Order: sequence, then structure tokens, then C-alpha cells
Amino acid sequence: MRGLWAGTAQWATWAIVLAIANAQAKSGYDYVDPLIGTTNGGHVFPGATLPFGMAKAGADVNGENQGGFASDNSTIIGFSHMHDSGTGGSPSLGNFPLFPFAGCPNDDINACNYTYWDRQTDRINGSVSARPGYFAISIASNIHTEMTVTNHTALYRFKFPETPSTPNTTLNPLILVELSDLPQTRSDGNITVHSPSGRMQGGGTFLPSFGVGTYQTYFCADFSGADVRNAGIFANSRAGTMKQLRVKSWAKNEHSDRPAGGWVQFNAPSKNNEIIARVGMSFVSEDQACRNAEKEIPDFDFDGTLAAAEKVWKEKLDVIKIEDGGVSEVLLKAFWSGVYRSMISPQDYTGENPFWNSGEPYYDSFYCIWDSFRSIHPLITLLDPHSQTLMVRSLLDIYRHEGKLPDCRMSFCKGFTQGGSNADVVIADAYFKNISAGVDWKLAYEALISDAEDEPLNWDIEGRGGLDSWKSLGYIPTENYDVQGVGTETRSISRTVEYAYNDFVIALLAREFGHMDDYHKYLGRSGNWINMYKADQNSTINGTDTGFTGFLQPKFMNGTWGFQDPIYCSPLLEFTGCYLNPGGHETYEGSCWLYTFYVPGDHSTLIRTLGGADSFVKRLDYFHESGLLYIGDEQGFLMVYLYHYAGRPALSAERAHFYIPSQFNDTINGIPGNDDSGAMGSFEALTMMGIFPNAGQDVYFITPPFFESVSILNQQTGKTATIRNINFDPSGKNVYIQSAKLNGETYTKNWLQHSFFLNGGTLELTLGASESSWGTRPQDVPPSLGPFGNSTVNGTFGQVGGKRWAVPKVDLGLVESL
Ligand SMILES: *C1O[C@H](CO)[C@@H](O)[C@H](O)[C@H]1NC(C)=O
Ligand SMILES: *[C@@H]1O[C@H](CO)[C@@H](O)[C@H](O)[C@H]1NC(C)=O
Ligand SMILES: *[C@@H]1O[C@H](CO)[C@@H](O)[C@H](O)[C@H]1NC(C)=O
Ligand SMILES: *[C@@H]1O[C@H](CO)[C@@H](O)[C@H](O)[C@H]1NC(C)=O
Ligand SMILES: *[C@@H]1O[C@H](CO)[C@@H](O)[C@H](O)[C@H]1NC(C)=O
Ligand SMILES: *[C@@H]1O[C@H](CO)[C@@H](O)[C@H](O)[C@H]1NC(C)=O
Ligand SMILES: *[C@@H]1O[C@H](CO)[C@@H](O)[C@H](O)[C@H]1NC(C)=O
Ligand SMILES: *[C@@H]1O[C@H](CO)[C@@H](O)[C@H](O)[C@H]1NC(C)=O
Ligand SMILES: *[C@@H]1O[C@H](CO)[C@@H](O)[C@H](O)[C@H]1NC(C)=O
Ligand SMILES: *[C@@H]1O[C@H](CO)[C@@H](O)[C@H](O)[C@H]1NC(C)=O
Ligand SMILES: *[C@@H]1O[C@H](CO)[C@@H](O)[C@H](O)[C@H]1NC(C)=O
Ligand SMILES: *[C@@H]1O[C@H](CO)[C@@H](O)[C@H](O)[C@H]1NC(C)=O
Repeated sequence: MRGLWAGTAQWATWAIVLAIANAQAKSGYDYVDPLIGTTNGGHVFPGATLPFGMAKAGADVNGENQGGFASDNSTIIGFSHMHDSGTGGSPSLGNFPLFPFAGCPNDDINACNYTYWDRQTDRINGSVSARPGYFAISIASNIHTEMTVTNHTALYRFKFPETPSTPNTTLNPLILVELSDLPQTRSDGNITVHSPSGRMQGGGTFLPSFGVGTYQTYFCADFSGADVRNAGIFANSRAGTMKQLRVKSWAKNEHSDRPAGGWVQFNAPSKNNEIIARVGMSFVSEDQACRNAEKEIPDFDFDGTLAAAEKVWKEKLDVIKIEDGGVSEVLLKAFWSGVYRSMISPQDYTGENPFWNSGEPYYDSFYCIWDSFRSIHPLITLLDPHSQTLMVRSLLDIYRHEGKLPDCRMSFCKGFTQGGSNADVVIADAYFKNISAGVDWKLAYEALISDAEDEPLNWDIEGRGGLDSWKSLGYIPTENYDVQGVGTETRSISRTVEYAYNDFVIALLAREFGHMDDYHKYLGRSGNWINMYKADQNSTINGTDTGFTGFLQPKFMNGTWGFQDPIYCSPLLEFTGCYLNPGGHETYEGSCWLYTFYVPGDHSTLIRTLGGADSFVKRLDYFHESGLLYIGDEQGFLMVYLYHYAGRPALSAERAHFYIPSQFNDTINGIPGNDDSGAMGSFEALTMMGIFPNAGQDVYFITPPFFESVSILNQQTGKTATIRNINFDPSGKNVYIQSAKLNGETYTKNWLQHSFFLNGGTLELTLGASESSWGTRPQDVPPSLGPFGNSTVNGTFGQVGGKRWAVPKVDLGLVESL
């Protein structure tokens, strides 16, 4: 069909008109399915939120409720107003859930159910409806609940049945709020119920879901649509008309799941059997929670609030335009949903910080940077550089007030560090991609040097451990002797490779800032990974030699090698053996096989170390094909693209098409691992646009987009960059680039720089059905420290064709109105 349209200018014009008409018919927004990843451990939050919004309204289940909801048969226990999405930790937030009843049987207030185990109610199958800014579900009591949000306020519309489903019950809706959170960690709490207004307000102290300390949060609930009949407090499973309650933990720092909260009962609603509940949230005070709600939703206008939320999302997604070229809806839905999920966290809590008021932005739920530095932040940088700027400034403000950059942070608490100090990479990535407005780079550099030089007392929650050994021995020894700080003494191999890459990006910034001594120092340390490379280590699977020799291995302080089976903690052997559990493993959530490939700053040296390009490619193929690689954890992402460094970009494209859609697709279990605040989504989005980044460097690997063309509007410059496939084949057979043109000029490098997106332009990729010589020469591969291939000549990172590249700095202030 398409062939008939090509050829004459007239038909071409019509094709454009049709393409535009099509684009208007269905926008990116229409393809987003927030329910993707809501079962089998995806832990995606599918409820209503604004981009990076604090209020995240959703239905909460009694089951796999890390993100509140799950697409299974679990019961509904409440509707709550803040969540985190995709956590690998325990359930997060979900404070102060509401729960509705159409009436209490026999008009007995105690015949309603108060505790979550008593009140849990089945969902009505097939009643869930979700789209950006909106979520709705019906439960077995025939109450239909819809929700939408503003930045700090959740808005619910409960529609009650004319006849309540319980016997001898008249329509007198009762809505309760419980002083609890999803993981049941409340230690103390207060609630005040106002009659006759029906306002309920209060606060509580809770535990973060993957960190240390406690946090306090506050709510303010108001209702509209029915007159208040009665109101009060409940405790345990009994309700009464007392109006105020203060619960305290029974012992210091003990939390309890002793149920307590408030309730309001109404006369029959005046219109449509509907009651609107508006719940303002704050981390500062009850008063501020009420003010947020009154300011953001003064009139309880559900439809107007929803329309505003939809508009914000449409605008957010609209910076990407695609011509889909006839690909399946599976790919369209996976793509747009991935883009969407990359923009729900971290959350903008500016103005809600109870600890300091610096005038700087405050973002929270960097959950965790170990997961997000690789692709979430690079994607936000492309699609929403202003938000990325605010996030970077927020990270630096956290450094200013808490003494270290976070590696993980949620609910104003320090979260657990999994490997290196990877905020260093976020900051370097931002620097090289023109994230500049209002960023204090002197402070940023100081923060990075602090990570590299000063070990904190507790390096489980910030910074790095083992720095004395790092500096003197050049690796993190297994069973390290560390007198500077305490932390979980495992993961010596994975911490070594991550610290090495963190030092690599510090070196790049040192050079930018003219600190040449630091540049040489950190460049030197960035090579430390090789100190754990045991050249004669073999790897067998069930006694059969894989044929590959040379792996990272544990090494003690005295230089003696330890042993960890190179496949240990891969899917093939003790897959779950390498978490933050104590002892017995020197890698984190992955095998020595995996971490031996993790040298993002110096792939050329890695390739030479592993025997040159051909054996590197063989090893990488084996890694992908043997079952050793799990793509559902973030370290797996870069592994898809390492072929680029060996001059085989075609193989990266093949792998990308293998994993999408077989592992990333449009089903409710359509992601292979927990989403970690959108990490899986950002991998899908960047991969399908054909521009996966090597985070921390000004490098995007070119692979053909999964669509006929992709355009991204840069909000800093107002320029549009388009990547267009020629000979595009929607069935995905022509995935091999034969030749490329950048703005009309032949382009042979297999990678792009961010200036393409800042300056705009067109990259045309001519595709074919088999691998070509495009992008395969040493001068075509992305920069590395060492030279490509063999050579003993020193490579110089960042020098391409003898000229060091520079990213033009653009003043964000000029174009913010875009
Ligand atoms: C390897 O070294 C030889 C001799 O120095 C040189 O001619 C050749 O271009 C090098 N190959 C690569 C891939 O750099
Ligand atoms: C719900 O339960 C039914 C019957 O027990 C089962 O067939 C179905 O697969 C379940 N659905 C989900 C999403 O778990
Ligand atoms: C029905 O409810 C009323 C109160 O509304 C109560 O007086 C009556 O006894 C109840 N009847 C039954 C059968 O429970
Ligand atoms: C309370 O829970 C019981 C047991 O599940 C249920 O039979 C009853 O209908 C519930 N009451 C209301 C008002 O929903
Ligand atoms: C939903 O369907 C499953 C079977 O598919 C069933 O087990 C479950 O009870 C249903 N839930 C409700 C609320 O009807
Ligand atoms: C919501 O917060 C975003 C920043 O996260 C801001 O740009 C936007 O203006 C806010 N919306 C309203 C209505 O205040
Ligand atoms: C509860 O109220 C008491 C007394 O006013 C106050 O000291 C405490 O901070 C409050 N706690 C919360 C979590 O609001
Ligand atoms: C490792 O493998 C190499 C090549 O397959 C073999 O020559 C060598 O003997 C093996 N070493 C051990 C310790 O098995
Ligand atoms: C290794 O052997 C065990 C026991 O026979 C088997 O269950 C497992 O699947 C094998 N693993 C691989 C990777 O072949
Ligand atoms: C080095 O230290 C390890 C761990 O303490 C020990 O097992 C090994 O025997 C030591 N090697 C030498 C040569 O002392
Ligand atoms: C979709 O992705 C999930 C998760 O990776 C996978 O288990 C499933 O097989 C995929 N479904 C299809 C139809 O490819
Ligand atoms: C090349 O590497 C050697 C050894 O690491 C070093 O001494 C020398 O200064 C380097 N040369 C340049 C030009 O960087």
C-alpha cells in the first residue's frame, strides 16, 4: 500500500496531510497504558499523578502493593494520595487512605468496617480504567471511585449505588480515613474531625520504605456533594463521636498497626449519588495541607481538575512526535507508556521541605539513583531539560544541607546505597548536556570530590566505603579493613567497577573545570577496575567450560585472589543471592560475568583485555544468548549497546529488537523487572527512539528507531531533531543501518552527541536487511580512554578527529516560555 503513495509530489503532499490527520486522530497520550507493569513484580503506580507530582492518587490493594495497586485479584483496602512507583523495596507511602461505604447496616455506625482487614473489598472485574491523570475502579459494594490530582492534592469522586449492597442499609455514605500507610509503619499520629463541616485533618510519623529514619506527613480532607450527618473517630474496630484523637507509639520508635482514624457520615448525596473528596497533602503541617487543597482545587471541580491534568500530560508528551510507519499497537503502547512512566518521579516537593528553606527546588524520591542514572535522568534531560535542571539543583542543595549527595532518597530520608556514588554520573551527564541554568558547578565539583575523597561514617546511606584501600591499593578488597566508616562489607567487585566509573566522570569534569591534577588523579583511579581482573579465571556452567577466560574476581587486601563463581547471581545460579544481604557475595544483583562488562569509561581497554573485538563480540553474544543476562535489572541496559564499541552497531540493533517486545510490551506484566521509578520505561523509550545514552558522557548510541521517524523538540533551544528511517519496515526486518546522513552530509560515526538535539537537524538512516560496514571502523566508534583495537598509544578521551568536543551552552532563561 505505501509504495503506491510514493513517487509523485502530489501524492507525497497527500501523504503528509494524511500523516498529520493521523497524528491528530491519536496522540501519544492515547497510547499510554498506566497499567503496564502492575503485576508480577513490576510495582508500577498506575494511579493519577501530574508529571513529577507529589500527589499520586491510587487504589491500594491488600497484596503486592509496593506501588499501591496490582492487576490481580487482591482486595481493595483504600484510596490514598501519595505513592512511589516501581520500587524494589517495601511498599512506599500510601498514607491516610480513604475508604467509602454506602451506609452502615441497621444504621449502626459500628456495622461499618474500620480495620483494613475487615473493610477489604473485592474489585469488580474489568472495572479499572486508567490514563495519565485519571484512575477509576468499582468495588463489590457497587461504589465506583474515580480520581485525579493537582500537584499536592488528590481529588476523588465516589459514586454510590442507589441501593446499598448490604441488607437493611439506607443510602447514608460513610467515608473513613485511617492514620496508616501501606507498610503499616505509623508510630504516632493525630486526627481532628470537624462537625458540621466534615473536614478531617491530621498527621503521622512513618518509616521510609528503603532507608533510615522517620518522616512526618499531614493531610486535610474535605467533602462536597452531601450534608454531614455525623462524624467521629474510630479506634481498632469501633467507632464513636469523639472528635479528636492522638495516638502514640507504645514504646519509643515502635510502630504499630493499631487501627485509628476518623469518619464522616453523610445524608444521601444531593446529585447523582456522588460525593467529592478533596485531600490536600503536606510534609510541613496540617495547615499547609489544607492551604494546598484550598488553593489548588477551590471549587471541588472534578471534571475541570481532570481536564487540566490531561492537558499537562498531553503537553509533556507532545515534545516527541513519531511517524509510526504502520508498526503494531504493541510497540506504540509500550513506547508511550515508557515515556510516561519516566516522568512521574522524582517528585517535586518544593515548598514542602520541613528541614530547610533555601529558595532552591526540592525533589524527593530519587528512588534510587543506582537505577535512574543510566536512562531516566538522560531521558528527562532530552524531554524536559527544565525539570532535570531543577533536579540537579535539588541534589546539590541536599549536598549543601546534608553533607553528601544522596544515592537513594525517599520521604526526606536517606535511602540505601547499592554500589557507587552514582549521583556523580547524573551531575556529569547534566553538565555535558547543557543543563546549566542556576546550577552552581563549583558546588557540584566539591560534592563529587567529597564522594571520591571523604568516606562518611555510614556509607550504607551515602558516599563510598573503603576509600583508604581504594586510594592505596587501587581496588575495594574483599574482607576489607576499614577504620573510617561502617557499611555492608560485600560487593567488592561491583563497588570497584562503579567507583571506577564515578572517578572517570569526575575526571571528565575536572578537565572541564581546569583542575588538571585532579584530572590525572581520577583518570588514574578510573582504571582501577582492572585490578580485580583475573586473567586466567575460567567459567563453567554445570561442569561444562563456557570457553571464556578472564573475569573480575574477589581479591583480598594482601593481593591474594578469592573466588566467586562467575555465573553466581546470574539467572543460572543463585539468582537472588546478591542483594544487600550480608556476606557471601562480591557483586550486587548480578554476576561477575555482568560486571566484567561494566567499564563505561574505557570500553576499548576492556575490549583489548578480553582479547580484541572479535572475542569481545563472541563473549557478549554468549552473555545475551546463554541466559546469563537478566534485562530486568538496570545494569543490563548498557549491555545491549556494547557492540557499538567493537564496531558492530548492527548487533546492538538486533539485541534491541530481541528484548522489545519480547520482554517489554503492552501487557499488564509487560516489563521484566520492577520499574524503579520508570527505569524500565526509560530503557524502552530511549531504545525505541534509537538513541540509548552512555550516561555521564556526551554519547548516544545510534540504532534505527522502531518507528519510521522520531522527532524531539528541545525545550531549551526550540529546535527539533528528527531521526528518519529510509526503507523502514514495520515488521522489524530492516534493522541494519546501511548508511547515514546528518543534515545531508554522510555520517559514519555510530554515535551522536547532545548538540544534535540542541541544534536540531535531521539524521537519515538508510536501512537494509543485513549488517553493513556502516559505523564499523575504529574512527566510527564512541570515544574511549584507550584506543580502539590494539595499539599502545595513549588514547585521549573526548578527542575526536583531534578536536575536543564542546557542548554549546544555551541560557535556559531565554526559552523557558516555550
Ligand atoms: C593496530 O595496530 C596497527 C599497527 O600499529 C595499525 O596499523 C592498526 O591500524 C591498528 N588497528 C586498530 C584497529 O587500531
Ligand atoms: C484471578 O483469579 C482467577 C481464579 O482464581 C484466575 O483464573 C485469574 O488468573 C486470576 N487473575 C489474576 C490477574 O491473577
Ligand atoms: C433495620 O434497620 C433499622 C434501623 O435503621 C432497625 O431498626 C431494624 O431493626 C433493622 N432490621 C433488621 C431486620 O435488622
Ligand atoms: C463488613 O464486612 C463483612 C465481612 O466481610 C461484610 O459481610 C459486610 O458486608 C461488611 N459491611 C459493609 C458495610 O460493607
Ligand atoms: C474476578 O474474577 C475471578 C475469576 O476470573 C474471580 O475469582 C473473582 O472472584 C472475581 N472478582 C469479583 C469481585 O467478582
Ligand atoms: C505543578 O508543579 C510543576 C512543577 O513540578 C509546575 O511547573 C506547575 O506549574 C505546577 N502546577 C500548578 C498548577 O501549580
Ligand atoms: C501530634 O500532636 C502533638 C501534640 O500537638 C504534637 O506534638 C505531635 O508532633 C503531633 N504529631 C504528628 C505526627 O502530627
Ligand atoms: C581455562 O581454560 C583454558 C582454555 O579453555 C584452559 O587451557 C585452562 O586449562 C583452563 N584453566 C583451568 C584452571 O581450568
Ligand atoms: C544445571 O544442572 C541442574 C541440575 O541438573 C539443572 O537444574 C540446571 O538447569 C542446569 N543449569 C544450566 C544452566 O544448564
Ligand atoms: C591473604 O588473605 C586471605 C584472606 O585473609 C587469606 O586467606 C590468604 O591466605 C592470604 N594470603 C597470603 C599469601 O597470605
Ligand atoms: C511481555 O513482557 C513480559 C515481561 O517481560 C513477558 O513475560 C511476556 O512474555 C511478554 N509478552 C509477550 C506477548 O511478548
Ligand atoms: C601515556 O601513558 C603513560 C603511561 O601510563 C604516561 O606516563 C604518559 O604520560 C601518557 N602520555 C600522554 C601523552 O598522556
